Amino acid sequence: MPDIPVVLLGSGAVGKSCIAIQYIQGHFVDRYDATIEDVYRKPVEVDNTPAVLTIVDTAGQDAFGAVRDQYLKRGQGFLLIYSIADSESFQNLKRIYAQLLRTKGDHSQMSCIVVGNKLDLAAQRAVSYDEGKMFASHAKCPFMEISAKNRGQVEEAFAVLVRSIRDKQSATSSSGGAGGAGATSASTSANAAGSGGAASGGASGGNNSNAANAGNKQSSQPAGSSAKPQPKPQKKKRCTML
Ligand SMILES: Nc1nc2c(ncn2[C@@H]2O[C@H](COP(=O)(O)OP(=O)(O)OP(=O)(O)O)[C@@H](O)[C@H]2O)c(=O)[nH]1
Ligand SMILES: [Mg+2]
Repeated sequence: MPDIPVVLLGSGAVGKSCIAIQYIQGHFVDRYDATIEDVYRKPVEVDNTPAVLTIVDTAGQDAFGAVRDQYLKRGQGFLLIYSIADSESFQNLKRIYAQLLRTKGDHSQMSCIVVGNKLDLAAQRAVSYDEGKMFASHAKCPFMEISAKNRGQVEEAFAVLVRSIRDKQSATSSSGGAGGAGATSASTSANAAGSGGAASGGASGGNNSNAANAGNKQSSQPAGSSAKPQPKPQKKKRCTML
């Protein structure tokens, strides 16, 4: 079964860990516990085809930015995540994407999805849907606005990414390995704008039995679910499973 390395990228507190935990364990974590690194393995079935995702939840905080390069090299699929309620996180994501592109060389070496998280905080929206969509077009990848509170949307985001990876793999193999920039085919138009707008998607694996135990995380400081929790809590390293 193919093992697909997927990396979650984005600034601190945009919701990377909540997205990972929602996807893997099916619940939403309200507290903010800054990540250093968490790694999970999750067997999934997308469009009736099984795969195993190795999901790397990275540190969004600047202090750990130096190690980002290694994730970028290893990853095949990338969730590029910002918070729709935090314009700085959107600007940071553009820089992270530029770093990704530099590391990979060109689009043929990677598949991405741009994810605007915290859609439930629409009243505090600081990044418009169109801005997110425009950036995704520039990055030649699909775009979704989601809320980590909503498992269906989270599953759909991963399913869209897996489809995009597969599309790119078949494009690469049929073109003799040259690949094609932005070969994301039909899956590029995923759009979950509007709460509850996401379909349930093809990513199954809804049970938690094979998931790494993300629920064992210990919180350092409860920060609620505000758009940009402050202050930053202590950081702990967790390499959960591999
Ligand atoms: N309202 C709302 N809050 C969210 C959402 N996703 C995450 N949060 C909250 O935002 C805070 C930060 O979430 P994390 O998942 O820890 O953020 P992160 O991107 O992993 O942060 P780092 O590990 O520092 O990089 C937490 O308090 C979460 O509960 C969401 O979709 N909606
Ligand atoms: Mg985190």
